[in-house]
Amino acid sequence: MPDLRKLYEAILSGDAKSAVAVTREALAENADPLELVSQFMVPAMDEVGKRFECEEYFVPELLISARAMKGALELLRPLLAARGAEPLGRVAIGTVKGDLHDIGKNLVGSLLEGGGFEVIDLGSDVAPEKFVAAVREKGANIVALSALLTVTMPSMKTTIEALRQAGVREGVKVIVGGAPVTEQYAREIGADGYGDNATAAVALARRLMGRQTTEVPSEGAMAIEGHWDVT
Ligand code: B1M
Repeated sequence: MPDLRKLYEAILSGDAKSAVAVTREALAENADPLELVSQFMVPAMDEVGKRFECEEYFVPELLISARAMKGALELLRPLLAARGAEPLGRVAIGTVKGDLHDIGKNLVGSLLEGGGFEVIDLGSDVAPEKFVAAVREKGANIVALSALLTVTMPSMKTTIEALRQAGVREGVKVIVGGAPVTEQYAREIGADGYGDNATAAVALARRLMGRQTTEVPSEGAMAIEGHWDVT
């Protein structure tokens, strides 16, 4: 097994080539993809964020670290998304309007696929009308909203309002998450549930679709009371 600390260092220093090489080597040695993500890659991005906060890193450093993270994730994505034949439901996922952060959203999307869902990825900076269209035209059962910026969190509320105004809110479950989002905020804006990480989002989605599961740990998955009753 390669020294996985190198994966952490490669993402922290924005060395995409090395991040991809170490990931490839680790996979060849049967490393668990989810462990690579949670123990090395996400902590590296957290450290990038801390350095940005104390002005040791600036936007260019964020961008090159994000590129290294994405390069490594590309190799892991098919493994995280491998699933059986019959989808449990259809999820329309996106990062809300005004927000360009898509790494966490992509991770949640891949794990939802791996957890048995068909995923419609609407991308980042997604306008409320696009979520409405995904429900109307593509029959999404779950709308999954990600936000990484405090200033874009209100776009989650706007999106839920748009679903209501379009008359489709009752027919879908809305789940929310992203670093600044809290269970309390999810409650305030009338979401059906909140996940504080990608595996929690899968547990939540399964539960909202009426599929209790022991395969996926549900720690960090919060359903909002009164919305928890599943059919
Ligand atoms: Co920006 N950024 N960024 N950034 N960035 C943060 C978020 C920040 C916390 C950095 C900091 O100050 N410490 C800060 C936000 C402060 C705030 O509002 N609270 C910030 C800022 C300020 C900005 C800009 C405004 C900077 C500027 O231009 N001056 C700007 C905004 C641009 C915009 O969106 N309009 C900006 C830009 C960028 C880049 C484009 C350079 C780049 C993003 C590249 C990309 O995504 N393609 C970037 C990056 C990389 C970061 C940090 C460093 C890393 C984010 C990341 O990918 N984390 C970030 C600091 C940090 O988070 N520590 C930061 C790894 C990822 C796996 O985690 O996305 O949290 P995360 O997802 C997790 C959970 O949150 C959860 O599951 C995931 C896996 O566990 N989750 C869900 C996410 N969505 C979910 C949905 C769910 C459930 C769970 O249900 C639906």
